[in-house]
Amino acid sequence: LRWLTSGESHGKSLIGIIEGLPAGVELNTSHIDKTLARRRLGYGRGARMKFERDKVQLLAGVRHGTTMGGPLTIEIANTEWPKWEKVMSADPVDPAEIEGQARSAPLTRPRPGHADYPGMQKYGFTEARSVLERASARETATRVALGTAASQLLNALGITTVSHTAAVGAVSVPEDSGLPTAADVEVLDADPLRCFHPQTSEAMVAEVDAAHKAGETLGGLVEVIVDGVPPGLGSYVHWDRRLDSRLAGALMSIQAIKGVEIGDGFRTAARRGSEAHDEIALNDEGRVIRTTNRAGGIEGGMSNGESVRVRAAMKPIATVPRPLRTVDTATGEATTAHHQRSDVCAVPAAGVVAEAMVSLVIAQAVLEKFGGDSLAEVKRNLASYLKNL
Ligand code: EPS
Repeated sequence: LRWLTSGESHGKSLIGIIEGLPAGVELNTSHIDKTLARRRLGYGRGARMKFERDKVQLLAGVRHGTTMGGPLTIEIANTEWPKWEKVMSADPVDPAEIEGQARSAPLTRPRPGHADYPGMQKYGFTEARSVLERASARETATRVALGTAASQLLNALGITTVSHTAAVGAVSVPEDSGLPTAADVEVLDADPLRCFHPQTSEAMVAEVDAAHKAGETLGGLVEVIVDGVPPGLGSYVHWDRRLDSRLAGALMSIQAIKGVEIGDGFRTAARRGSEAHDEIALNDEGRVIRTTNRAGGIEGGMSNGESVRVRAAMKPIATVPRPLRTVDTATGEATTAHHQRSDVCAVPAAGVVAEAMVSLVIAQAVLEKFGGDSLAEVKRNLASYLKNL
């Protein structure tokens, strides 16, 4: 399974292509609409989330709501495009047509923490427009669309995914609070911060309000949990086949993510060995189980049959209304970073994006192990493996 995304934040549309999905997976536009709507949720998002719509078209690979086995092409049109048609035109435009427009003003005051400045240096741009257009987290809409296709495959195999917000700024859910399952998705989506702990959610809302008032932005922690993962996805035999390394890379590739934790990760580092691992025991039916799941369902780079659990740490958005110090790259003078509008907090959306990336990686690992050209074949391969365990 492989996938690519293309498109700019204020371009005509975003495109996602995914290749390697078997035939026979149920997928239609409304599945994608639904997950894209979930990505737009969350207390603390900016103005653009309110007026822009994600207009989805399944351009190839699906017929009458079922995948055909060929590459899938998903287009998400930017409804903001008419305002940007000239400034972001692929073909040359007469400079007089865009001169004086705020949208075409050179962005020479790079934001600390953003791709702006290293991007300008790397690609040889004299201002940041061409950097931020592609670096923008608008691109995550495509990942969510592609992740929907992956999760449709996983769901058909009894593998389900859920994400929740574990922290916003310094406000975290208590260490011992219960974990959600896929059955809780509606409850989570109805919560302003997609937090599974109501009291903490209230404190998170207050934290977002306080940050907003202070001209600040906030990061946080999201957690993704995958239930129903068969043992043996990924492998210990080589570094790039390890499931944990692949999940970490996928999560780290999401804009603004600065840390990834598998299971209890960093918390486990502080424990003694006897408190760090998950003991193996027999349950009442004689089935081998783990008494805990600190490893996050992965041992030796392989899924072990427990729920896969991963966390990602998001930094505060770099477009800070109370701007940070920077240097104007046109004049060389000290100034403050550019800012037009921004989200105060996009952590709830990051959870939905993380879910998509995890679904893509798990689907890829499933197809490596149980690969088939049709869903029925994948199902047979999985069933036969499980029967022989
Ligand atoms: C983003 C900045 C904002 C967000 C955008 C991501 O856009 P703008 O700078 O145009 O206000 O709204 O996110 C989306 C449009 C989206 O669909 O998530 C950024 O700089 O990453």
